[in-house]
Amino acid sequence: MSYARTSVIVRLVLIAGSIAGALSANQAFAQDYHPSPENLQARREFQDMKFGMFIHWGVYSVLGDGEWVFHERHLKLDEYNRLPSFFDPEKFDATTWVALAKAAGMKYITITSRHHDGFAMFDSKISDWNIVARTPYKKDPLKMLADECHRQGIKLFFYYSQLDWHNPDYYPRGATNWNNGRPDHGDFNSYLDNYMDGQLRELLTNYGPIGGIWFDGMWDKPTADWHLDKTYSLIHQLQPAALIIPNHHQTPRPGEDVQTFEHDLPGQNTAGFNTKYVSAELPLEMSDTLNGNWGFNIGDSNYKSAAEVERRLVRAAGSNANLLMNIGPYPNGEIDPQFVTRLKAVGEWLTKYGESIYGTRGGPIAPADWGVTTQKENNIYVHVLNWSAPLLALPPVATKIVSARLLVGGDPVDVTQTADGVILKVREQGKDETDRVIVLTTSK
Ligand code: JFZ
Repeated sequence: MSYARTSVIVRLVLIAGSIAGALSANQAFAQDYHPSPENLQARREFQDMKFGMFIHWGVYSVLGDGEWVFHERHLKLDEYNRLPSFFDPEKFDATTWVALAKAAGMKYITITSRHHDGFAMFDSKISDWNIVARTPYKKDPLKMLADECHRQGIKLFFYYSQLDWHNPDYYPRGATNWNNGRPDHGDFNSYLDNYMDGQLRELLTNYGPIGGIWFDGMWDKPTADWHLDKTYSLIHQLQPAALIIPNHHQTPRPGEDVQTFEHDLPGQNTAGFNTKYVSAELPLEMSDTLNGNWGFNIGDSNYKSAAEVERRLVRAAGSNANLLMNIGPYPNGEIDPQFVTRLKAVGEWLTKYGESIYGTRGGPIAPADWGVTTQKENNIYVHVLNWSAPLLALPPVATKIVSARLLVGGDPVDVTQTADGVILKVREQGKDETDRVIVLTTSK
């Protein structure tokens, strides 16, 4: 991580305390927000999906230096404005992208409709700072993706950055400010009510039923009034089932439908900017990168193995969370073959292990070093991720275990249940075995 970004994070952590105070003012509204039945149903479906594909793709992809390149190189507006004319993704094929997500066992896609550079990757009438007006490609890839997702039965979510490094009305500017040639005045209320809400209205109107909006960037101006009630009401009114997923790293506010964690399991904070608070009520999600970057970075070959992705997916499910795994496609619309191989391998693994992931909730036993549990109906799935002794001693579970068997192959597993706990005999780890899943069927 570059110095510039690290210093931003340090500053953000310092001001996090002041946000906590502002939050309590919102608590009164909390009692007034009653999610619609469609929304509650969508939340359950979201939890059932468990595995999604995150896609960071924009004009920044051309430079192969991540999605923060505008900021990191402190480019001027005039300079960054040249980029769209080089963005011509002639290899982009929505069918291929959606088919890859499906082959990976992913049930939803969350794609950057616009990132912090403010560039709309869709046909927006609100401003010409968009892919149709400014690039030689002239088409709307999000429309093609939405149509294809509907055809192939994948839910589509739009990432939307509230932070904007391009629009002059994003003023006063925030923690990531640098002098890129914008005037020192602007109308933030107009930015929110006309520009942002206008684009959100387009996204929730022109693309059929969408899964929801994944917000990011509020952390740039933590004490600003973001008109959240207005924006959230607009979304829920246009599509009641659309979920609002904010990446603000704070305690969820009224109107928000999912709590998402960046790079960390719920409750963990290795990244330094996640909150320890974990909602007991909202669906949970964890986002992560398949290499070390969100947007395409040509110098990043630090790919996670398929087994590592599987372990993260299992750990997320054991913490009652979804895993949103990111890829940054090339500017020409192709997906790095290294991503493709790994995702397909995870998909193959899921054809065997999916029963213990999809549709489950976090299990009755707390996640630990040895592994995690998930549960569905009267089954508890014990996921052994770290093998040590042949006997695995677990804390007591409230229900009576009537049988124990391996998920794959179905062989019976020796189990002893007493008031003190559950003991399982775990045979030694097989070659390339990532996760030993033992299905405990209970009498409940
Ligand atoms: C944000 C974006 O900045 C990033 O480009 C990517 O889209 C990711 C999914 O979300 O990352 C963040 C968000 C917040 C902080 C740091 C990085 N923060 O609060 O320090």
